[in-house]
Amino acid sequence: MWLFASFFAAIGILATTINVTEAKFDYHCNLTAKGNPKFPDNFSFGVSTSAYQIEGAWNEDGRGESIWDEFTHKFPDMMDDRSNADVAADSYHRFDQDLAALKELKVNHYRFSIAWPRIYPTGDISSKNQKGIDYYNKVIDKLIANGITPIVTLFHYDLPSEIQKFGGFANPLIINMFVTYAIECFENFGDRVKIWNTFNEPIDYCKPGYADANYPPQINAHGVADYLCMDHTLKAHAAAYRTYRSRFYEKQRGKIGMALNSRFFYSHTNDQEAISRGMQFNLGFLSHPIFSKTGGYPPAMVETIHSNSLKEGRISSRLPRLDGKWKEIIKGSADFLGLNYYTSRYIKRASEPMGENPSWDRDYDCDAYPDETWVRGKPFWLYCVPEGLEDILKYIRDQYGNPEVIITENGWSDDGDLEDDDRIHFIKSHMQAALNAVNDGCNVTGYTVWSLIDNFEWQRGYTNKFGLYAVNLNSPNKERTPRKSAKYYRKVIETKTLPSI
Ligand code: PNW
Repeated sequence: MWLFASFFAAIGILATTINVTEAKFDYHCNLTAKGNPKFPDNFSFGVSTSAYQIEGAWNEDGRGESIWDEFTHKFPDMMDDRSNADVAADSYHRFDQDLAALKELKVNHYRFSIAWPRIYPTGDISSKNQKGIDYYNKVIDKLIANGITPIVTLFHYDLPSEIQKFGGFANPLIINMFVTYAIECFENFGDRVKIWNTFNEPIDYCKPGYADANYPPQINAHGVADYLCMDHTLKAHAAAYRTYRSRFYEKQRGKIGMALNSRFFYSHTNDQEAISRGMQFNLGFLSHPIFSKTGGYPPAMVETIHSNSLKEGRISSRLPRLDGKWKEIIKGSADFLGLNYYTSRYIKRASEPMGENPSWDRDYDCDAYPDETWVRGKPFWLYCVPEGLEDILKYIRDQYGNPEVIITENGWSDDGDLEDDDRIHFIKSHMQAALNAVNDGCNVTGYTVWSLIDNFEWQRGYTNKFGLYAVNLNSPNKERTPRKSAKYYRKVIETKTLPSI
């Protein structure tokens, strides 16, 4: 609706004579091409999904309960359409339909996640479930038989409920529990899986789950438990990385990274300090400890949170300290940076205290807001800002010595029309951003659309559609139907260029 409204406002009465679906985006969601119009031969194109969002079969073949099962069952009102992912796209039973779509797209890679509660139903090694292992073996084998590289995420929000009972990511025991689970995955799948993401978007489960009480486990300890969750996630990541390098790398020769989401920031007043603060409090929270030369949490976070904590009368910082040992284990603990990029913001220093006391927002002390001219998708947060992707890639190149970057997610959501020109404009302009960055020396090796198919969009339920393929949720066969964007993406993959629309 919003898009229509802005379109009509922009061109007034001419709207009646123009094909609305074709023109909506042309004037503000594109990016000028710079340099070589072709992606490098070895550039990898793919699509992404996650286990809870597509698999269904939530209580079959021994799978344990995850915190998302528990949350959606107990609190259906927390979802816009009171839905859950008990069935979703039913990929657990219908992987062959997903595979047919992957083959039709001709993707080079498929990024999916493993459900921890399928492998260890209680989260603990004592509950090992061979049927869960068999399922992912089948998926991986079929991908490889079809020349599609699997990129596997070990954790995409679906924590086994039993682990939550003793604190989940607020308990440091999560570090060893995660590493044990990761070893199980390396042992069973590492002969064929060569690209791993440990965690997906830690900020996106630590903040809504441990500070804002919107996601499970619905903890409302803002400014304390969210930082603890991030800290334990980071340590679990680094411990898994070091374990892989010492026990598996010699034989398996794979790469390990983490999928971090971030926006890029702009300033209307050229306030470089505010921009730097925006980057430190978002991407930098976990990228600085891993990829910077110095290691540790970003200086702006360390300083502010320490001084705010003392002012609040505490005896130490709410941001855990990375002491010498952990700092060194974490520094350099990734072979690539997985980047989930969706949108950007303008930023300025806040004129009054932000958020609750204490909180990430209060510590951050910045006001981040969209530009009025940016086109918005269905969710309130998603504006099309392709230049933000080009700029964040250059930021990573310049800040961290040009590490390998795989764009692990990028996508657009709408009401689900099959004629999805908006999505085509969004992915084309963002692939242009990636190509411009490659042409400017950034070590970007892959691009991944979120998502292959429509799926359970967390609190938005099924009201927001992100798929290149529509899923007929009402039909027993859950048919997958290509949208116009799927056909466009296939052309990109075939030609390694960005054909005009
Ligand atoms: C990602 N942002 O979350 C998640 O990895 C997916 O599971 C999810 O379905 C997808 O994006 C779409 O929401 C994000 O505000 C949520 O910039 C919010 C943002 C970015 C990513």
